[in-house]
Amino acid sequence: MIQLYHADMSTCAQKVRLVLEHKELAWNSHLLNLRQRDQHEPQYLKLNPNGVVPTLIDGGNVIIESTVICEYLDDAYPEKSLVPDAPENKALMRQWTKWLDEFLHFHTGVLSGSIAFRFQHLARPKDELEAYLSGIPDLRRRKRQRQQIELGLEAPQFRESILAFEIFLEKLEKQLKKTEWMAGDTYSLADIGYTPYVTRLYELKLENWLSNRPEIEAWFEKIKKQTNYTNAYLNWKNQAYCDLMAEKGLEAWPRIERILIENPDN
Ligand SMILES: N[C@@H](CCC(=O)N[C@@H](CS)C(=O)NCC(=O)O)C(=O)O
Repeated sequence: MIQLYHADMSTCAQKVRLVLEHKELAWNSHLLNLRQRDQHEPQYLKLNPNGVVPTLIDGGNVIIESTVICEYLDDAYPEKSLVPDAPENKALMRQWTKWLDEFLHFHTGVLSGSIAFRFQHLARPKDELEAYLSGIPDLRRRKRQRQQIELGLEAPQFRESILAFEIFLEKLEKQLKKTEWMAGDTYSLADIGYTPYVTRLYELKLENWLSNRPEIEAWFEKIKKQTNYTNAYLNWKNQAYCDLMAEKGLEAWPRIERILIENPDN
C-alpha cells in the first residue's frame, strides 16, 4: 500500500493528500510532528534528505517533492486524471505548479511563519529552538526561519512576501476570468496545488484580501465542495494551529493593508 510521510497542516502534504483522496487511493499515514523535529530524525533524512514533508513510498519507490509526487500519482494511477488532455492546458497547469514551487511556496512560508508559527517556536526553550534551526539542512531556509522567528512582521522578507501574495491573487483572478478552473475547463493538479495556499489566507483570517476578487471566491467555493477537501484537509485540521493563525492573522491585517496601500504599483 502507498505510504505517506506527512504533517497535518503542511501545505505541501495537503496537496498530496488532495490527490490521494481525489483518486480514492488507499494509503497509510505516517504523521510527523514538525515542531518535535521528526523531520530531522536520521531515519527520515534517509528518505528525504531535505528534512521536509511530504515523502511518498509506493512499491518500494521513494518519491519526494510534492509537485513531483502529485504528477507521479497521476501517472501511476491514471483513473480520475488530474492532468488536462490538451497540450496547451497541460502546459498551463505545469506553469502554475512550477510557479508555486519556485515562488509562492517560499512566500507563504514567510507569511505563516512571521505572522503565526513563530510564536510556537518562541515558546520553547532556547536550546531546543537552536537545535531545530541547526537541524534544517537547507541554509537559505535556515536563515529565513531564524529571521522570521526572531523578527516576525519586521523580518526583511515580510513586505516582499506580502507583495508576492498580491501578485499571486491578481494573477489567479485574471486566470479565473478566462477559464473555469486554473488550467482550462477541468479540475487539475494546478487547482489542487493552490488549494492549500488559498486556504491559508482563510486560516490566517486574511479573507479581506479577497474581497474584490469574486472569481477566486467562486473558485474556492467549488473547491470546498469537493469530497477530497473534506478528506484531505478538514479531517486533518489541527485546531490549535488554526486558533493561533486566526488570532495572529487578525492582528497582522492592518499592517498588511498598509503594505498593500503603500505598494508603489497600486
Ligand atoms: N519543495 C518541497 C517543500 C516541502 C516543504 O517546504 N515542506 C514543509 C512543510 S509545507 C516542511 O516540511 N517544513 C519542515 C520544517 O518546518 O522544518 C515540496 O514541495 O515537497
